[in-house]
Parts: sequence; structure tokens; C-alpha cells
Amino acid sequence: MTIRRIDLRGAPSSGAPVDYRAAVPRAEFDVEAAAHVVQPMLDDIKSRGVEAILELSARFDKVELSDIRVPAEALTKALAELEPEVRAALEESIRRLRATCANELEADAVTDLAPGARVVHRKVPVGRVGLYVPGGLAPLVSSVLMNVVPAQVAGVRSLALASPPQREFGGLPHPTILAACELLGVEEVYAVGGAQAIAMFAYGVGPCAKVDLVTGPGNIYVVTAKRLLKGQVGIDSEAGPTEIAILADETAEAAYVAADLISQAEHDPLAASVLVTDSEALADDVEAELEKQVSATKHVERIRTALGGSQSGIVLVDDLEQGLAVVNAYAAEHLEIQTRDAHDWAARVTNAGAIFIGPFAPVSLGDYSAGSNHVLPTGGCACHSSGLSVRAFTKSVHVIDYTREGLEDVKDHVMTLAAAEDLPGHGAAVRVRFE
Ligand code: HSO
Ligand code: ZN
Repeated sequence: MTIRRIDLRGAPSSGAPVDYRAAVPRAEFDVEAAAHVVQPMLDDIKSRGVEAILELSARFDKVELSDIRVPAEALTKALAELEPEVRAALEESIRRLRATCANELEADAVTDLAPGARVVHRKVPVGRVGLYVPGGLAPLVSSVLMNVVPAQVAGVRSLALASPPQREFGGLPHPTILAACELLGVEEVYAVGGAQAIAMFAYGVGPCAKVDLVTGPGNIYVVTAKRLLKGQVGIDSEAGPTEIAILADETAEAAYVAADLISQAEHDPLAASVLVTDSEALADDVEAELEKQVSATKHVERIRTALGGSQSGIVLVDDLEQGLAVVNAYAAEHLEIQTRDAHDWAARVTNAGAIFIGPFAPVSLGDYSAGSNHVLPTGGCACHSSGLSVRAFTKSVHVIDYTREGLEDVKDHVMTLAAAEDLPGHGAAVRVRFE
């Protein structure tokens, strides 16, 4: 088990600032190359609709289907057959997620600037949303919850979900995904995978009406389709391979740190697991723990590749101050703080998709049951973007509500600025009301 070490100790304290972002390179995710494959598929679906989707499903998913819509009976059956303990766990995740989402709802902001001069910042849910849930290496049923619950709490009226048809389930999406849809009251479900699903949502194809916004993670083809269709349809952030960074000192439990690094490496050979520490002893202990724990896991090959890749590593720093600078520069999708005074360090984190404080908040808690969302910005995008929340499914609109008195009070300023911009028609539109 090899995980590389990156030694940043002894960096000069004066001179040009160190580019910590370059110290831990991200995995390659070549969207441009995939665009050559994806664009013709999008064009085909735009012109031939359902027929093109069914042909692509036959080619990529190896299923011969006559319809893309999942029948209502299949949803009911999937929930009836769901193992009771899985159902109970999903219900608890939903309950916690709904509670945090309900608390995120924002009221309209009403500002009275002068008598008869009011501006309202009104919050409006997106009308129709398409959610994509990948099949991939594992059917991520938890992602159904993470997308659907905030959308529903935001007040989205119309919600459709797509997931790849699976040969072993008679061309339907994975039954656990169907069961989760039934549990959440999502009735409009499509057995469509990959870039095809994004095109179906963006254009509106056959029984699926065009959506306003597409959310949900996916592979390189899904990400590429989202980028190509952006503008025609709203998208959430582009989700790349998953990442975990852990800021730890000598008080951290090496076995926990190693287990958490492994947990995200389990997703993808391109996943990034990064430990940032000022303790060489902890670095040694974590490495020994990785050695021990990795061989006992199920997906050994995937995990070894991810941990051994250039996107993963143990970064040694002089002190936690430097460590904080490194994790802020890296802007990880998930950041754990396993240090003394963990709350204080966490309060100073500016860039992370989600922050997990202390030894009892592992990322896998957040993946399933914490009540937080697990759809988070990757690839350093946490420096400008946020994870999914009620806000992601809400737009806002300024409402300008002025009376004659309110306009009269400010009319000279409007006319002055119109003249300054040499737009006399703008000024006249105000003057005419007072002549
Ligand atoms: N860690 C993934 C989400 C996930 N994990 C789903 C398990 N299931 C990206 O945040
Ligand atoms: Zn995960």
C-alpha cells in the first residue's frame, strides 16, 4: 500500500505566497475529449427523440426497451419488496434531511426605503426539475434523497427522476432506487441513463416534458452533457470524482483517519484522499493503518488505485496554521477536522463543500444520515460554489413596488443619471408621469 508524502515543511515565511493548490494535483477529468462523443448523441436525441434514446440504451446498457417511463406498479412493488431495515434507515435519513431543509427556507426580504418605496426580494421555487441518479459501480440510493428532499421542501411543483436501465432488473433502474422514489412520492421516473437522460430533461422528449433545472451526479459523459446543455437548462455544479481531506494533529486517532480516507477511496479509482498533518508520528501510524485496513476491505483494487494515485497523499506541514492554509487552498469536497480545538479550526475554514468536526463525524455519516447534503462541489469548486440545499432549487426575483409619492421623491436622481448616460428616453419615462 503506497500513499505518497508531500513535505511542505520549512516553506519560507516571507516572499511570494506558496501555491498550495498545486501541491496536491487533481485527477484529470477531460470533458473536452468526451464532448466529441456526447454532442452527436445529443443531436440525435434532439431530432429523433425516444427512438434515439431506446437505441442508445440498447447500445450502452444492453437492454431492449419499448418505453422509457417506469410504470407505477414497478415503483409500488419495489417499495413492498424493500428490506425493512433499509426502509427504516432511509426513513430516518429523510426525516433528518427534511428537518435541516425546512430550517433553510428563506423568507422574502422586504425593504422599505422611503414612504411608498418598497423592494421585495421574493423567493420562488424552480418549476420543474430533472434529477439524475447514476447506476455505475454502486446504486447510490442515498443520492435520490439528497436531491429530492431539498427540491420538495423548496416547493418544486414537478419532479422527474432518471436512472439507467439495468439488464439484471428487466430493464428497470435498480429496485432500491425505485423504492426510494415511491417512499418520497416521486411518480415520474424514467429508465434512461447517462448523457441521454440529461438530453431528455433539457429538450423534453416523448412523455418527459422539458425541465428548468437538472441536478445530480454522474460520470464523465453526464458531466459533459450538462456542460454542453447549460444555458438551455439550468444545472447544479459539475460533480467530479469524490474527495476527502483531513486536517489532523497528533491527537487524532490513526485508525479513524485511515478508515475515513479509505471510505471515499472506495467510490472511484480517481477519488482523492488527502491527509494534512503537522505530526510525522500520526502520518506513520495512518500509513500503517491503511496497510492493515485496505486489505480487509471489499473493493481493494479500486481503493489501492485511488490511494496510490497522484491525486491522493499525506501532506506534512510545520503547524496547523500552515495546514489550514493548505486545506483552504485545496477546497475539498469533504473536509474533516480531527485536531485539538477542532471547532476553532473549523470556524476558520473558508473553502470546503462540507466540514466534519471531531472524531465522531466521519464523512460516511454525512453520506447517509447526518441530515446534511452529500451533493457537494468537487475539483476545488468549493471556493465559489455550495452543495445542494433548498437554495439550489429556489430562484429569487426583485419586486419593485413604488407609489407616486415614492417615485416623485427620487425622480430627479433617475433623470440625472439618465442624462449622464445619454439615454434621454429613460429620463422621459419618469418625467411624463409628473407633467
Ligand atoms: N461520498 C459521495 C456520496 C455517497 N457516498 C453516496 C455513499 N453514497 C459523494 O459525496
Ligand atoms: Zn461516499
